[in-house]
Amino acid sequence: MKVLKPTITAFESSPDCGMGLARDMRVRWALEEVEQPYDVRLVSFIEMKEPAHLAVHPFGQIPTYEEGELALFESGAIVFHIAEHHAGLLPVDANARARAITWMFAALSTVEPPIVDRDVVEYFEDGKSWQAERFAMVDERIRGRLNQLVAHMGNADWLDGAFSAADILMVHVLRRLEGSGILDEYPTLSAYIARAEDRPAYKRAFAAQLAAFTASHGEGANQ
Ligand code: GTB
Repeated sequence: MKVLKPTITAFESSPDCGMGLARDMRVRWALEEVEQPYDVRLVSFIEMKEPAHLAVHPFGQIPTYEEGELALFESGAIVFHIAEHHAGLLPVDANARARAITWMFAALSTVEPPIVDRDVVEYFEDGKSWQAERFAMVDERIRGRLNQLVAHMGNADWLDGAFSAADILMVHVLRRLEGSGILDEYPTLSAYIARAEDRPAYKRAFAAQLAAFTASHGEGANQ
């Protein structure tokens, strides 16, 4: 299927210093998996809240995706769009496809929320009297979800049969726990992430977002 070359947006200066944790990484990765060339428009935190960007993203965030007349926001919707318009990221069999889409939703609406909540506790509730208690509660919620995910996956390579768009979203969601120490308790999930990171498409996407960061901050800025 012919797709016009899309343009995505990403942080001009990612707070993760090019570690690929911001959500443009999922979109880049999906585009790399299907070998679809793309352009990137880097936006500052100020530009994200200005009318031109708000016209594409009502919440003033990244990533966005523009392809001809089409403008999308929400990383999950963008990855789904890419998977629908290229072969390789969703199974052809109708039931397997429906299950893969289910896992896309599961990654974003069941697994991601407590993981994002952990960052809220870490960065926005720093110094509050309740921070330690909140950390303990949120970490237990995260462990609950990870235990369930491990029970589902066992030693399988991917979430449901072949690698799919759902694995892109799930792996990226899980990566946000890096540095928390929690993933060390889950060797099969760590192996799942490592398997995904070993994919050539992942490596290209990671290198591209890191290059964007070093271009604006200079070599060694992320060390
Ligand atoms: N639900 C939306 C989606 O999936 O696309 C959420 C989009 C979103 O949260 N975007 C963030 C953003 O634009 C960047 S990804 N934030 C700026 C703002 O809201 O003003 C979240 C993110 C940011 C930084 C790191 N990091 O530094 O590690 C990780 C993840």
